[in-house]
Amino acid sequence: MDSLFAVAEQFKPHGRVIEIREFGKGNINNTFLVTLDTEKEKHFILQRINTKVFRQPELIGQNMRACTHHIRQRLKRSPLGAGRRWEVLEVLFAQDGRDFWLDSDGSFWRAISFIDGSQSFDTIKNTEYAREVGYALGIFHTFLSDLPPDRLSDTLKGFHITPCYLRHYEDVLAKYNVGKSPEINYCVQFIRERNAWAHVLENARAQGKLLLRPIHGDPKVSNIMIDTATGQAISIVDLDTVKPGLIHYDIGDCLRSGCNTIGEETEQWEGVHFDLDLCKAILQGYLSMAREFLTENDFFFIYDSIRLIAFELGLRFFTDYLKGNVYFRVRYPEHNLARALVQFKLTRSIESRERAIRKIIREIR
Ligand code: GN1
Ligand code: MG
Repeated sequence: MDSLFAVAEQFKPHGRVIEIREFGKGNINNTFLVTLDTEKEKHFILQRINTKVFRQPELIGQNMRACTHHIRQRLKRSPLGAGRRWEVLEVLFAQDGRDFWLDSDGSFWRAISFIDGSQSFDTIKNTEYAREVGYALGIFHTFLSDLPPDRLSDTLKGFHITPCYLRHYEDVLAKYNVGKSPEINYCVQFIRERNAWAHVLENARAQGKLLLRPIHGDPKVSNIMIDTATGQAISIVDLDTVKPGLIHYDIGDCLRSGCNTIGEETEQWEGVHFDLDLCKAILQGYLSMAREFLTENDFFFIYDSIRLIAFELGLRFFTDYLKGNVYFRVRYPEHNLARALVQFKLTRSIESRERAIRKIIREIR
């Protein structure tokens, strides 16, 4: 494999590469922060794309450019109010002018700008921050609401289509020698009890109640960048999963991530719960931007989307655990099982608060 420095040299816009370190906690791709010896634009992000997951990685770059170009145009036409800024990621080009670089053993690399003076966190500590997280997703959806979804390629077939994950899970159960433990039994039972309901969003789509739109695909809290000086959300990163989908996948994902105050990586899964104050604040922030383009049906399915995406992520983690951890990177063999238990506990908490969540949605719409 080429050295990281050699790869970074391919993309550096100027200056000399002086440091490269691992960055973030991505479960799929490898991400690095590159530091240059320059005063301005001192950093950029370098990533090795996991091509077992993203089979056509060139398409990710195309989607990213289509979406960032569109957002830039929108921002030019209708800038945000005074005192608000929004940063759009830039794709960096390699020396040969392409937006990716294949190293000597075929690894797929790409680079993106880094937003100076910003940071992100894994969990939300207060409602001001929660509002900002919702606002960021609202900006993203609003700015893309007039981009026809067929301008984007389907870079990850079946992504967030819960019935596909269920079918895959059933196959794995049938083919693999699944061990027995109280945790495994709990998960199997948990999934079985929700099997029929888990088609809810795809049924709504088939009935024409929900329409495909451009989505982010992974708007978890850690992908929303906060201005270190002002505390305001200024960007949403990790645009690998931008593609056509239901905005409900995003709404559900943002809330399952934002309202779990101890985070998806906790080992204290018994302590996981869904926080209603944060839920309200995220939705308020979201609706402050997105209200204008949401339909009656869109509102109707918000509750199900929250419950479903938590459940779906648990199902995805559990299936991967049963398969021997081939999709999500793990630090220990039971890691994906622990992650699944967190999401299932969160799902239960969402279910037990259904009335309160629906009330919040009614009151703030
Ligand atoms: C994966 O790799 P990362 O952390 O950006 C996954 C998301 C999950 C997330 C859970 C392509 O995202 O769907 O919600 O882990 N991405 C893909 O942390 O499967
Ligand atoms: Mg991601």
